[in-house]
Amino acid sequence: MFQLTFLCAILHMVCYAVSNPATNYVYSYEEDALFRLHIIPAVWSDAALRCQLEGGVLASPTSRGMAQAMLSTMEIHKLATSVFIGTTGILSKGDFKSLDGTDLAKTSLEWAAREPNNANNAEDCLAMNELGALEDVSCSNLLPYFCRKESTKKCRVTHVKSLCKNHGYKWESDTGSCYKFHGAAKSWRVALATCHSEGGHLAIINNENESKLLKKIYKEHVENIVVAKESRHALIGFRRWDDGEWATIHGESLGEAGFGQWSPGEPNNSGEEKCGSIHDNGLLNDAPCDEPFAFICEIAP
Ligand code: MAN
Ligand code: CA
Repeated sequence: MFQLTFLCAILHMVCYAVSNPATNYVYSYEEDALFRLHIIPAVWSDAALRCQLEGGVLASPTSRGMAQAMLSTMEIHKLATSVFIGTTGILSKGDFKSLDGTDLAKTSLEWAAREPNNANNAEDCLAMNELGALEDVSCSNLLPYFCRKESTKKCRVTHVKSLCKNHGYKWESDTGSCYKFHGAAKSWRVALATCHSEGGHLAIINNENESKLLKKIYKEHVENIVVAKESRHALIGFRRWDDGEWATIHGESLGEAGFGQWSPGEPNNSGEEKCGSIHDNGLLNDAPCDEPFAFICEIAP
């Protein structure tokens, strides 16, 4: 029975995220990967094999953020022990490399006190302790471990859709993103922070389709605009940076982003206008950064 269940679990490698909690793989948006904590301890080689059977790899923290995520999962499960990580020095003593090739030095993790000590000349495996510090341990220790699986576009979309729902964004299959029109006017900087706090960013126009869609969204909400300096445009995610170039908040030029069509007569730098907005005709405008305007946020997978 167990074997059958296990086989089914392997065959259903679609999106383990929230859709199938029985498999215990949890989606991490930051890492864009799936993680599973195995509480039942195993020797290092069995841990690595088990992860492989699940279509993944014995996880190694590749960043401070990922180590933090692993530590909080350990805390939730009240694990006050070390966990094996995929990094090993088996092939070359003292030269630790992770199963996925990541160099340990890049993780910026620290060694625990008096580690690595290669006790009894028999410590070729690595573990992360409950404080997030590294230690070399014997590969025949029995320790819990994490497996990591690559995510799929489907997982990301599933996650983004639930994020959108929680923050009142509307999914648009035309562009594969979701959007929220904020009628309560804010300055560009505060608008930027507001979108960010919802897990999104000020909307970025990547093609003509998206410009038309934002124009439509604008029309649907224009009545809800309050305390704006004027309501003919809404702030979006581009601006003129210190080098004088217009670029998106992701650092692409408008051309690279895929849409750079200014509204007739714009940019006119009326007064001083270094921030980006979209006119009610769907085209770009330069707007003052410190005046309050409506704005549009986007969450993209
Ligand atoms: C009008 C135009 C724009 C300008 C805005 C500022 O819409 O003059 O060029 O950016 O006002 O609110
Ligand atoms: Ca302008």
